[in-house]
Amino acid sequence: MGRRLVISDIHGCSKTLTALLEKINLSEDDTLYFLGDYIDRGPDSSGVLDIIIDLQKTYSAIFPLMGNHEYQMLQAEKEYDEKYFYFYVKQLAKSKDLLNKKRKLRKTYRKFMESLPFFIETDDFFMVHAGFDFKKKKPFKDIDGILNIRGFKYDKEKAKGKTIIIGHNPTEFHKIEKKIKKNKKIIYLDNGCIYTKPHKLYDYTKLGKLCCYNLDTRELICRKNIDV
Ligand SMILES: [Mn+2]
Repeated sequence: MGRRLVISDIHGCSKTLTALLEKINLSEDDTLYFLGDYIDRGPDSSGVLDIIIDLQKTYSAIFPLMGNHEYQMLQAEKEYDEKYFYFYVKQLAKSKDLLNKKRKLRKTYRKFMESLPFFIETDDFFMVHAGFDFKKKKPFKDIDGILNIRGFKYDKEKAKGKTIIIGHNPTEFHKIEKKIKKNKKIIYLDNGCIYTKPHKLYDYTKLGKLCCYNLDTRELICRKNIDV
């Protein structure tokens, strides 16, 4: 039996992802989930997508999920006019490298992003980018909650007692460890790898690692950001 591993928000940090993957030393038996937010903010969105697309070609059990940034990118191309879409991608998302010469998303990337599921359920876990709004009638159909919710409450009945693994919320490292140690039903995995400098909302000294969680041994393998 291989390992079951989960990696959260990468945000364009391709070198850090490569370094983490070296540390993980993936084998053919392993299953690897990604919790979304591969793109934007960091220097190399296309590089991160290339790595994951390549992993999917090499290994049989690579499961990337949708993040709010991928969803927003796809929506932006559909809804914005050409000029504003370019402004959005270049200035706001900082992911110009996802575009072709015609300033459209490169086909490989659009196809990849369109293929992403909103969550994955196993016998004992849910993997999802942000979480589930259990106050809603159909939390598993509520895309806004799945991609954007913060601080949701666990619902044992609706979650069928399964542990929910999420990203999306930059979480201080000791708090990630604490929830794992306490065997919490919601495990936060995002250590805000992109936040390596003073920030108005976050204490960057407790962030800045890209983490990989082993669902069975409950160990974390992390790599300090080397991109920004
Ligand atoms: Mn997010």
